[in-house]
Amino acid sequence: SEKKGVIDTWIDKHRSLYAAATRHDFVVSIRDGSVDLSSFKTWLGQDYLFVRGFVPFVANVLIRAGKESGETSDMEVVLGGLASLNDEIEWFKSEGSKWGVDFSTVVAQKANQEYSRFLEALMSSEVEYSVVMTAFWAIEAVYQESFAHCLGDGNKTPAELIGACNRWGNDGFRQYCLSVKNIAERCLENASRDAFVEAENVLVRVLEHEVAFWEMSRGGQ
Ligand code: HMH
Repeated sequence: SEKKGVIDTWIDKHRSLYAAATRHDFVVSIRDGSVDLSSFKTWLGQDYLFVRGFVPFVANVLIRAGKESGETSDMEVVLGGLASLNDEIEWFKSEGSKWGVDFSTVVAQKANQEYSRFLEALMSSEVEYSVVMTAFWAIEAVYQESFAHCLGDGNKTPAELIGACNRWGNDGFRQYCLSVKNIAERCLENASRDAFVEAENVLVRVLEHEVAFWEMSRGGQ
């Protein structure tokens, strides 16, 4: 709807990495119906652990949105994200029992641990708000783009995976991601040169972590 911002410019610049993160074989296999259910279960268990670590990250973004942003609406957008994470954890639990995945025995794999460490580093007060907001947008947007693809025209997504795809692929989540993107864009317009450079770097790192995260599903355990 608006003019092309810096985030879209960065996405264009890193187009193949962005495609690797949003059109991974695992995601494509959900869409074409060939998905291996043991891969799905692996993803489910690992993502449950990821989300548990993502909650404190988003809580940190919320605190910064209250303190550091000039706009009162920033906090409301992030609060909406935090609220949906509450539903998400409940959804994971019911999905875990549906698929027979016992989360209490799931161990975080290396890619998951590395992603968590990256999120923890972003929670440092040294990292500027514009950088954190860019990372936050990228983390949410990869899931939105990926799962929306599984719901797009001509999909053969198995009926039992539609719920998972709807969780991130629905239009409300798409709108929410656009709101986060607009916040990040506004912050980047006023960011220091260093923060601007760091934000692009962090965006690339998120995409790399997301690719590595999808890759874990290949292990199938
Ligand atoms: C790995 N990235 C990963 N898991 C998630 N649940 C999200 C992003 C949410 O957007």
